[in-house]
Amino acid sequence: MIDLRESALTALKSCGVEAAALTGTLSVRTPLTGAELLSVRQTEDVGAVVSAAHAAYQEWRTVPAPVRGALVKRLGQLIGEHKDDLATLVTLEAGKIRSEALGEVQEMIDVCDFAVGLSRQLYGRTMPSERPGHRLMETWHPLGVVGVISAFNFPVAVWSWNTAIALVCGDAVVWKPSEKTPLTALACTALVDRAIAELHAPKDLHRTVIGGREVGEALVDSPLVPLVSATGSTRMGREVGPRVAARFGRTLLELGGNNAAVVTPSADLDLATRAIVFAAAGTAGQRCTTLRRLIVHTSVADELLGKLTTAYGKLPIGSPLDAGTLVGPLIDEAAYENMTAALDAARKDGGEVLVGGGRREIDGDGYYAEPSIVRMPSQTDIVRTETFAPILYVLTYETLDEAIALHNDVPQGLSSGIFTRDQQEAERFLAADGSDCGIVNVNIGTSGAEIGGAFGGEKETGGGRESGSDAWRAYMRRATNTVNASGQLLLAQDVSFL
Ligand code: UN1
Repeated sequence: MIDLRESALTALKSCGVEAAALTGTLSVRTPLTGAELLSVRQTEDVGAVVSAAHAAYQEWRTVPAPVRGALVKRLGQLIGEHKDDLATLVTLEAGKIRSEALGEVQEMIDVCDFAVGLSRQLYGRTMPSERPGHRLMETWHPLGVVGVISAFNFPVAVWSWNTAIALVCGDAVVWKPSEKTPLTALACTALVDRAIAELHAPKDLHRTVIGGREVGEALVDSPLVPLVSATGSTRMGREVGPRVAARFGRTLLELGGNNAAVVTPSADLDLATRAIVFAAAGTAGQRCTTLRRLIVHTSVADELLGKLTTAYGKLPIGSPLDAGTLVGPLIDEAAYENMTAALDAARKDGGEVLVGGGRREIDGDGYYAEPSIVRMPSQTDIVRTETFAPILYVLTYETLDEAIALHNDVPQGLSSGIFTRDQQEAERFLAADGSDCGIVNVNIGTSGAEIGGAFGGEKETGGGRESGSDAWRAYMRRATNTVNASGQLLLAQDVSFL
């Protein structure tokens, strides 16, 4: 039996976390057993941290972007060197199985690579001016301090998407990790600090603030934080959005998902089964991209459900430290209570629980839930609600129009997929009158996106885009420049004056 506390301490020390940070009043529990791992120091003066980061930004913004890229390159190397340590902490704090914990760290390395390339490609456009001897162009400048608020379920990857991009864009970062996962945050912070020291970048360029709601509020309300990038519940986003907007700050919100897949009669059902099980039961249903609704054509529903219930019956549920485990614990007791309440509500609405829903007593006070599949007569309120647990609601359809209408009839709009071998059906799902989500896949589940694409969703998901493609633009400010080299004053729109 490995000592979880010792294992966390070894990983933290190896990443360079100092002992002083590990004595404090915020208790950190592991979902594996429910036991306390360590306790950490909370941040008292968030305002002072933000001011220090702002001063660092003022220096950093004049450093050429490719030179800024060198810092992120070093950060990516350090994360690579500590891949095992970071994955261990992700497993201990968030309960992920080894392969998913390593996958999360790989996302960090990938986004650092992406950001390094980007540091030479922060392109502005040159537009044809209507006036002779004039140049019309745009320049992208650093924005300021970016406040990053992250959730327990991707305790490090989501931070890295924001931080790697913000740093090459010339911004400083103040990070407020989830209170449930401060250890992974301290480990990442120690690695960034090391990269900053080695590259002689301003020392307060990246700061981490630890604590509860008040700490997040201080970031949200600070006029020195022009962009708040927040990942979490829709409830949290509903508070953060208007507060930041009231001071004319920007937000980048990644909130709830209620992701669905449509399975059509031509689908490869074996491929669909594997994709669905990973997307719905993987990470114990605790990704914002987790598959929560299945919309199946009536002609293949029984066959697909047979395959899915068989696969669910064999899913190895257990400690993520055991090599064969595929489903680890929920984050805490409250998460299991939410799951049970959702299943009760679904039953009341006429749902039939085909499999799962119980708790397995695996280790101490860990909440190990059996992933569940529930056949629903219609898309009732509980189906339209995101419950952060492994529950897959199943609905059936007759026509693709009906499937798409059901698919879009939820308040959230993050990720979606269609399983089909019919190109017309696939194209319809991808089209303007198809899925209304930010992520729309064909023959792939809803979770497990690559970092190269822009990540985010519509409606109550919040509308933000992070990570790849041109998501970097949110982290910079655009200046439009007109330069007159004609020697004459020519007014636009042919206006005459003076
Ligand atoms: C999240 O759950 O907050 O696409 C992010 C995925 C991961 C990221 C999920 N790359 O599932």
